[in-house]
Order: sequence, then structure tokens, then C-alpha cells
Amino acid sequence: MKNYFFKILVAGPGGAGKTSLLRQYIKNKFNDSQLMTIGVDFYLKELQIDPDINISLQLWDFGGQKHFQDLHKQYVDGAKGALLLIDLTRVFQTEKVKKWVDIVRMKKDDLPIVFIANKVDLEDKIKVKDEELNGAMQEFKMETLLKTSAKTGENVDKAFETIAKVIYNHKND
Ligand code: G3D
Ligand code: MG
Repeated sequence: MKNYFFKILVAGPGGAGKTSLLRQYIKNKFNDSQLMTIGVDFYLKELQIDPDINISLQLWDFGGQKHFQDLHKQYVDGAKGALLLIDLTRVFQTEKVKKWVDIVRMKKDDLPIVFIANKVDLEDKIKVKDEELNGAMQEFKMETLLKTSAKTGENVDKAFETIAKVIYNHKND
């Protein structure tokens, strides 16, 4: 058995569903009312991507509020990859995505990012077009795009497995 340790960032605007996604992944739990994240929290989870490969994920949640921007450096230091979340029910803004790409790549300009379009369960309220998502994915050279629901759990495990595998496959670069 081989063991690896990856620090992974969970980034994106406030309200996109970062804390909900993490809670769903860690505890298979979804709370409709939860406290706004203060500063940075992290979670640990073990993941086996192959029978003989164990990965310890250290997952960093991020408050995303403006007055915590001095924490960005500590947040990104040592990270091997990121999930960048957006909310499918909010009007898409490329500049907002760019802001988060710049933050997570502050110390490593080729940091792998998986683009997460969350709240796919809110079918009637979706405002973001696939072209907008695909455009941003290409512009910012993100690895792939997944539509998730932190509420139903759709694609939640897959999101974390995908970033873990991408990092694993790049680990000797
Ligand atoms: P953040 O950590 O990115 O700031 P949160 O976002 O996880 O706090 O989520 C913000 C709000 O969106 C929460 O609602 C949460 O329940 C909701 N939410 C998160 N993910 C999903 C999802 O996939 N589907 C649906 N339907 N709702 C989601 P409140 O009402 O507590 O603000
Ligand atoms: Mg939060």
C-alpha cells in the first residue's frame, strides 16, 4: 500500500456551496441552515484511488469574504490542486472566476483546478449556460467540469476523486 498526502483547496464565491459540498462528502450530510464559514476550516478524508494507493486528502474550506483576503497566502501554501465552485443559479461572471483562479494559483501557476458547477438540483433556477462554463474552463485551463449537487450528493464523490486522480497523475511533473 502506498500513501500520499494532498492538500486541496475548495474555492469560489460565498454562497456557491463550498461548505455544503464538503459536508456532503465528509459526512454525507446536508443542512439547509448552517453558519457562514469564518476564515478557513479544513477537513480530512482518506480515499483509495486503486486497491494499493491510499490518499489522505486535506480539504481546505474557505470563507470567501473580502475581509479575510490576508489569509489567502496561508490558504494556498502547499496546495496540490483545487475545486473551484460556482453557483448555477447565479448570473455567470468570468471576472469572478478569474479572481478565484488567480487566488488558488498565486503560488503555483499550473495548479490543477477542477471546475464545479454546483446546485444542479435547482433545475428551474439555472442561469448559467454550458457555453459559459466551457469557455471559462478553456480560458483558465481547468482540467474538467462537473455539475454537482451538495443537496442530493450528485457527483460529489466524483468531484473529489477527480481532483485526487489529476494530482496523482501529475505528481511527478
Ligand atoms: P459557501 O460555503 O460556498 O459560502 P454554503 O456556501 O455551503 O454555505 O451554501 C450556501 C447556500 O446554498 C446554503 O443555503 C446551502 O444550503 C445552499 N446550497 C449549497 N449547495 C447546494 C446545492 O447543491 N443545492 C441546493 N439546492 N442548495 C445548495 P442557505 O439557505 O443556508 O443560505
Ligand atoms: Mg462556507
